[in-house]
Amino acid sequence: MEQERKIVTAIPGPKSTALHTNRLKHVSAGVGAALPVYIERAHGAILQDVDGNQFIDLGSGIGVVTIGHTNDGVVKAVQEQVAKLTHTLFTVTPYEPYVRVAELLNAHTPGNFAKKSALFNSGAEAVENAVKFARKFTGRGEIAVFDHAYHGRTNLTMAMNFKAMPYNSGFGPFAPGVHHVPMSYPFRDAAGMTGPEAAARAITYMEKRVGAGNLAAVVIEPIQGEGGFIVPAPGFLKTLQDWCRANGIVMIADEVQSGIARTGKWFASDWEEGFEPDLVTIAKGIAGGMPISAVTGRAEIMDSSHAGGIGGTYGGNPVAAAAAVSVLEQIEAGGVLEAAHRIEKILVERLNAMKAKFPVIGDVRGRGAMIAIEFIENDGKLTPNAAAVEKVVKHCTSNGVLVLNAGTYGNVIRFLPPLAISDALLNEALDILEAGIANL
Ligand code: PLZ
Repeated sequence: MEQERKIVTAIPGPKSTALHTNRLKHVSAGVGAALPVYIERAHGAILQDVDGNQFIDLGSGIGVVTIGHTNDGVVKAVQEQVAKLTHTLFTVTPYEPYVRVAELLNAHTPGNFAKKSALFNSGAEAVENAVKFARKFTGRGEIAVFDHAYHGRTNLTMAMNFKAMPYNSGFGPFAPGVHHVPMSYPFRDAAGMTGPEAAARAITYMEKRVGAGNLAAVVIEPIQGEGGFIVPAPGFLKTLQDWCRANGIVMIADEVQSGIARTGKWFASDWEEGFEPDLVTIAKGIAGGMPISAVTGRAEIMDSSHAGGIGGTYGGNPVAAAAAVSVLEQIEAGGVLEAAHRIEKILVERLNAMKAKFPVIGDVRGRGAMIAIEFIENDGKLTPNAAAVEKVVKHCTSNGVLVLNAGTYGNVIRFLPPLAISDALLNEALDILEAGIANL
């Protein structure tokens, strides 16, 4: 497929519109549609819809096809595996790709200690299981999560989300034992607040409100995803970790969105000096679009459950595991992390130039190929400007560039391009973004 943007119909085109009419008849209204353009095929950084339009993808299906759409290695691994074995259930009769994924994750997650892994299907399922391990290991029940966090759509993970709409509203009551704690949000915290100061604020809350001795786990996204790519101030994660260790609390890094080469290191946790979470949750980018997730971490925690306590019919499915092995081995082979750095350089340079030009951009932040801009009103009070985001996203999509919004206030545009994107394509997409911002 030509790696080029091409708009040949109105967006959405006639075939997409017809499909969408049928969808509205048959698919639950609760399943939203950000852009009702029906995609037929994709490769690299290009999505092709049923009308022949081609979009530059700056979303990667929310950070999933990090390695690129229909990556050659992934396609080959899946095709070979699907013809050999599609299912046994690993806890009944095991197979090799599951073990290989565990071995690779144990080698590349942060922390220089003995590790083990367990595989699941989705990010939410990984988070649920990380909490299970932490509770079993500590014999405690309470957990702490952070403002602006997102962890999933199951009952426990809904309880862990910050934002009621659209994720939680009307779906409660939620799992008990979940405590929400202030996050480090440098753009909106008091000017000059350091990471350790922000951590002290969170720790005070946990000590006073929950009691350190009652906490099984502290769960944190080292860079928040849905929350708008909030990067905590340096020292925040490490200070929390030191406090967790001193109090026998398991520190869980939810790297579902930030992990697997996305930020230019294997995991976003690797960017914080000395930060070695006890458990890491992994999904999305691990398998080039195949559904598989993992919990990886300290062997003694991962071994704390009785046999049969952890599982699920499809977890670590052979085909998805084969895809994961391909992705992980490609990162090991080199070039993938470098691609994230190359993308960061272009994104940060160009977005900062836009920030200097357009006061509607309040902040440019993130790492690697996980960069966002936060939109504000021109009132000197950093008032969130979600209307601007809506207009810019619409401008981009109708011109063949797929971008995603994010943020508690809906006022963030995030960039999660496939790492296979070329400089030329990325610059072309940013030209369109810039025109959309200039139009405001
Ligand atoms: N943890 C940090 O980002 C998924 C949500 C898409 P699942 N984020 C995208 C949507 O609208 O449902 C996510 C995440 C972090 C957990 C999850 C949950 O991962 O694979 O969607 O369950």
